[in-house]
Amino acid sequence: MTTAADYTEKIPNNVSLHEDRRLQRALESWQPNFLTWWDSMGPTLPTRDVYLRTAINVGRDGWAQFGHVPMRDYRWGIFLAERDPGRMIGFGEHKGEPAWDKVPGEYRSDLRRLIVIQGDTEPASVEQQRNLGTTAPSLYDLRNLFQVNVEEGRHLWAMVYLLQAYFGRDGREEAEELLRRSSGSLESPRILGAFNEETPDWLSFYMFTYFTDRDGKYQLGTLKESAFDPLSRTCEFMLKEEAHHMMVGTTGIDRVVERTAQVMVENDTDDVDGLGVVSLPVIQKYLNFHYSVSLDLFGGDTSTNVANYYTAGLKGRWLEDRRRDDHKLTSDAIMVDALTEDGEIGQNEVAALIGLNTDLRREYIADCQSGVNRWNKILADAGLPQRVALPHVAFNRKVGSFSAIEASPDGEKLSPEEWEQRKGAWLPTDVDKTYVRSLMQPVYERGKIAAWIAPPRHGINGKPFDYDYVHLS
Ligand code: BYC
Repeated sequence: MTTAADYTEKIPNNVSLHEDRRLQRALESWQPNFLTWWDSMGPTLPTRDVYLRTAINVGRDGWAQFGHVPMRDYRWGIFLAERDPGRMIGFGEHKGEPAWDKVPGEYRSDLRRLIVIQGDTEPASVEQQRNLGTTAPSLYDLRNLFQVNVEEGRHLWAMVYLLQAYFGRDGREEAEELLRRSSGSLESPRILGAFNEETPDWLSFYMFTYFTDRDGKYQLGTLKESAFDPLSRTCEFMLKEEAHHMMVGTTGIDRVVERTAQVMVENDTDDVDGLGVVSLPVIQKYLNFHYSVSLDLFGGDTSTNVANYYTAGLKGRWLEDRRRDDHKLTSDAIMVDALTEDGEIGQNEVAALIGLNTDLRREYIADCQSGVNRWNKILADAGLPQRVALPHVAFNRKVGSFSAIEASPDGEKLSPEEWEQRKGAWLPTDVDKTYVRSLMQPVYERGKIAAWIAPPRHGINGKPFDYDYVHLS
């Protein structure tokens, strides 16, 4: 096993692909289909080249290189984190046994399902973001969008590698299906709800990369714990790339809030809608939407699927090795969100194993709160009293116990009629969306930025903000 990528191969990889001719041929025959998908469903803005980071290595000397590349020639490759030959399974009924290099027959369909669901989200997000290039607020932002897009493409490769290498014919069929489903399609939509929503403007893009990519961080974190070692190592490597996506979301929202706060202070008004920036209430509505659809991505509050995955060793908990318990959880309990007998918002005690989606969702919620604290600090530093907040966990849910009811962002249960009357105050309305879209005029001049967002504090890889990050064609 080498750690440096072999770039002389058609498919860069650090998995010694040339030693497995069958797999190499299978991946090489999938490659043109991937490129056809990229051409028809990937970014629509024509570009000559983009200053991109390309994954090259897993060693200590750095794992990526930067340079201007035509996006279609991006070296999508297969990278797994380095193998730890003594790795032991850290949880579930196989705890303490050696990690698996192959898929045990009895877990084949569950593992395939997890890998397919993960794989399905990656191309979906590229599809959702494909038109954003036409309205980028700066070349810096445009470059970040494309970086996220090519890396989501690489994450699809990562899952397709696992499917083709370990799941035989079914895996090859699933790999084709990943290119066949498409975001928002009526006939063959993407699997999870949030990945069929639109990402029509840049405020949505930052919210998506903050809230929805963050679900990716947590799900990958649990799959990194997997007893199936190739999955674990794949996810570990993906998490490196994911950190940049988190940065794009966090600092993107920072910069929107910062610019809005500046205009509020300069004009001494809360009512900034006509002043070329997004008002705080509209920012809050976008936040409410993206947060609530991302909470749904964690599945039901209780789930026998997740209990089985954990017991089998397929999917662990966030930072499993830092948990101070027996890592089997057969006699533990957890309080999960639930409706009470009379249908009110409440909690219920269940076996810890079936509450594991809740455990992960709570880790995620705590992390989301850290963004809210940052944005509120920006408002406080500007001398403003307004604050943003995460809505209640029962707000706008389509999956889990609270999908049966309607609730306000404060967690007050509402009748369906009240919800219909009031939801426009909490979720983006057509008027809000039209206004936000009206701000989305592209700025492609070096060093310039749209008026609705503040410039970033730092450029990419030590380059200044006014660097020529993208050459348009
Ligand atoms: N929409 O037993 P339950 C990322 C289905 S994001 C529609 O509670 P479970 C990324 C569910 O499939 C991370 N359907 O579910 C981010 C099940 O169906 P069946 C993606 C949903 O299995 C940005 C039924 O409802 N990775 O990487 O405990 C950009 C009962 O559900 C939804 C993963 O998610 C939904 N939201 O948990 C790019 C990791 N939720 O079996 C990339 C892999 C549930 O009755 N997936 N259903 O037909 C999993 O770990 C789990 O499958 C889930 C669901 C957490 C998704």
